[in-house]
Amino acid sequence: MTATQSNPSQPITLYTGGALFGLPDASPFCIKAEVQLKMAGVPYVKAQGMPDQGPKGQIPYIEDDGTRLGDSTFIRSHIEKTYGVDLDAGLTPQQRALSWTIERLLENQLYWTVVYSRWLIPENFAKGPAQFFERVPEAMRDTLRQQVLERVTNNVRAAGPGRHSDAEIADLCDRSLSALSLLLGDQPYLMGNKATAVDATALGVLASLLTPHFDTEVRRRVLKYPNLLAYTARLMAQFYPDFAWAPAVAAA
Ligand SMILES: N[C@@H](CCC(=O)N[C@@H](CS)C(=O)NCC(=O)O)C(=O)O
Repeated sequence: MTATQSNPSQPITLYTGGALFGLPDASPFCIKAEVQLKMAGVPYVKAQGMPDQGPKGQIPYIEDDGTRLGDSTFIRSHIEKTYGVDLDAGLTPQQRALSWTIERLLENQLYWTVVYSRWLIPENFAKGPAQFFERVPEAMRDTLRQQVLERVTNNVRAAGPGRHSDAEIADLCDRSLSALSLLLGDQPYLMGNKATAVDATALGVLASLLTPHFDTEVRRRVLKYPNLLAYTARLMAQFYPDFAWAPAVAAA
């Protein structure tokens, strides 16, 4: 089957956060979904998403043939099923299992460090997420900003990092980064010579940790792994050739 098998009258619309913070998208999950669409070769257009308009209350979400669907993993399943593609084609069952495991590490651990770094480090919050509220009418801006900050703080605490010190968070991440670096080795992609789905997830999270827009201890830890830096730059050049990815090392 080919990517055109379903042949809907309209291309998929991918709703994302938009380019921000030195990244092609503020959200690692939006980068993942977009790169997986590119890998699948399925035509799409992008639009500004709002979490409360997505079926899961989050971005990314897509609209395909009149239906809205949320969550990057379900978006991937939908694309694979509807358009007859397998983003992990050629992988053995063990490699597919490993891909899933790596993806959990990226999404369930490292991603929360991205959230911690942006929201719970006050200088980063000021030049990062605080800006989201500039569009809110002034009378309610501070209250809303505070409410959302409290909600995110609770989420980061529930997810883990919010209970630890900066140094402890960086040490825990470093163990995962070291594992990723070892698994990647000198291969071009995590699963070998061909880009597969997990590379989209890795690009979203690694680029989010590496953007020089935010100064964090975890960012400095990623900079210690030359193969992870080269890998992120390689994926960025392949999937976002027009995006000026600031070389992470230059800003170290
Ligand atoms: N499991 C979801 C996670 C998506 C997610 O966490 N999106 C964040 C932005 S990075 C969001 O929309 N947060 C708003 C909220 O949770 O209220 C996926 O894979 O798409």
